[in-house]
Amino acid sequence: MKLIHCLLLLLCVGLSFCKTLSLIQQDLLDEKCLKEKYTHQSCEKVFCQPWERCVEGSCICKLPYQCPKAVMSVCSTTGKTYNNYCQLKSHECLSQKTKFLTNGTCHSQGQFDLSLKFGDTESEGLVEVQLGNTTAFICKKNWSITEANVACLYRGFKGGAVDYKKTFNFPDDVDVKITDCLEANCRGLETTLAECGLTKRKANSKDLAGVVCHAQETDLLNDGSFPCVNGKYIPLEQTCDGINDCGDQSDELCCKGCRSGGFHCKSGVCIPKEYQCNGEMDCIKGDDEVNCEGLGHSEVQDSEVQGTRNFEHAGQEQAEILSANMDEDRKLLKSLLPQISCGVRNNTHVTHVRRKRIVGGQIATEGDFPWQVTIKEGEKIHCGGVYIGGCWILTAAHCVRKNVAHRYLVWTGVLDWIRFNPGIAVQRVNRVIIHENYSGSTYQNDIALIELQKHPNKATCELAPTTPACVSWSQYLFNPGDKCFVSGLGRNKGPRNLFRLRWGEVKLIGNCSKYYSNRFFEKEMICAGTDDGSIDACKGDSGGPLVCMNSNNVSYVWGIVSWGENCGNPEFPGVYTKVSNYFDWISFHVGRRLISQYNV
Ligand code: 4AZ
Repeated sequence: MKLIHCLLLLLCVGLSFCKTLSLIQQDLLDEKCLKEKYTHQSCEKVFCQPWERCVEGSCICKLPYQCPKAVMSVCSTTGKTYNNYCQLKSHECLSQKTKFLTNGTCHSQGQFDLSLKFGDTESEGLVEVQLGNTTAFICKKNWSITEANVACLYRGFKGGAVDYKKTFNFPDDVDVKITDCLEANCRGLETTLAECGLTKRKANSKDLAGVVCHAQETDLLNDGSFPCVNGKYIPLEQTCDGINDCGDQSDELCCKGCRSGGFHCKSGVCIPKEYQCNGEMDCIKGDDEVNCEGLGHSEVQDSEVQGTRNFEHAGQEQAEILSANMDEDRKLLKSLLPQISCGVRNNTHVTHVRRKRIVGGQIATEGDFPWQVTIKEGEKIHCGGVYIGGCWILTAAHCVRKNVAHRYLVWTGVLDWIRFNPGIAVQRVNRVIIHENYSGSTYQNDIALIELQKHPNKATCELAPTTPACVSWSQYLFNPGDKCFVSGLGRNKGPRNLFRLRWGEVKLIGNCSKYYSNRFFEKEMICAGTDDGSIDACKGDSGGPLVCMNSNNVSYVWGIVSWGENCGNPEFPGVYTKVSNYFDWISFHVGRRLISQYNV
């Protein structure tokens, strides 16, 4: 088999039919990831829209009251004025009965329609829109697969467009004089061209946009085409280029790298290069908005598009804006959504100091790991834990027992067990929730929640100055090779506890089954350590946090210290419970609002 491969490759040189083969060689697509059938609705991979929230990995419609209250009126196709774009889109998302019509309050004669003219079938033709009392064709200028997909989806073609370059001529018996056309400018994922903004331009009949929509399943399976999740096939060369050719983004979500037009998010998603450093986080890890000095694709600031009738001066041409592009409103509304505060230390010390040598590691100072807690049972320092907000501590299942909750005390702010430091507080435990599938023999699902007792006469637990660590909603937030921090009051190889909070920098390790052949369960566990084993979690650190920082220095609890073969042995890295796998389990118990930063 290998030999045939080599021969083919040799044959390839200089031959154009081998283009496809060489693209496969490049291996941009991640096959394992493709099996998950991710789309623009998969919040393991992308952020949901401001009118959606992430539930069990999928973006679902928000209720309108969960949108910001800001008044930036928009008018819908049902003639109703909504307070803002988010509220209208939430109604559309829930009922499919309404769509965006114009910016501002509704006027009486509001209407929108889109039809395809002069094609051989219903699924193709020149794109004609009717907006209010204007009827016009769409311009070829700026017409791309992005706009074409929006037009086809509007017409009910779920796969969007297959061709946006085809030309269509006016039949001989039709005598129309084209003097202008409407230019559309979509981001993609709009449901009507009205949302993209429509600007009237001077034109003649050669300047008009045509489209072929995806009408039925095509069988292009064998010739190097890519199967989109929505059933459409696209050329392999159009995957991983930052452009949403499929219409459901499935061609951009499982990429090991990107072609020239794309920016490669560390989560394996390709986004358009222009989205890099545009002031909006598009990659879930935030890596498109770092190191932006001098790279700013910053947005046009003065888009004062209000109402439905505006004029723009583009060079000599005076163009009339018939409908406003809603992208600025979308971004503004996104910034108005409630944020939770987690994962931010008031101390930048840890990010700057390089590692020295938990096992190895170094002594923590105040504010380094504000989410670190210590669980005591009687006089014994029992385990570590992680504060995740409200009254909730995350720890390992093997650390706690359900029926002795009253015996535990949770200490926060402890740096030194011998010398009392300011900021220490002690809380009683209300209840312990152990994962229902925890196995004491395999350490699978080694995760538990501790609910602290509320203060008497108060509804809160008031753990300040303790800061919660964020909980990851996606398994793609961090990758093997990323540097993370483990912290705890556990042992330093020797037989005794050290009584001081220590921390160390460790690397996430992929393919950990090679160290623990039958004992490592990839979906539920992660490994972390250093090449020489010098830094590791050890006895007493169990239940404590492995936190990783995203590109904006926000800390996520990515692992819970669970087990390992001894401590500090490079052949046996530390094993942690993979917290992202338990996001839904945690949300179910503590409430989604407490832990979801972007998808509430
Ligand atoms: C323990 O016994 C333990 N080196 C925790 C972590 C590791 C080993 C043992 C990882 O609690």
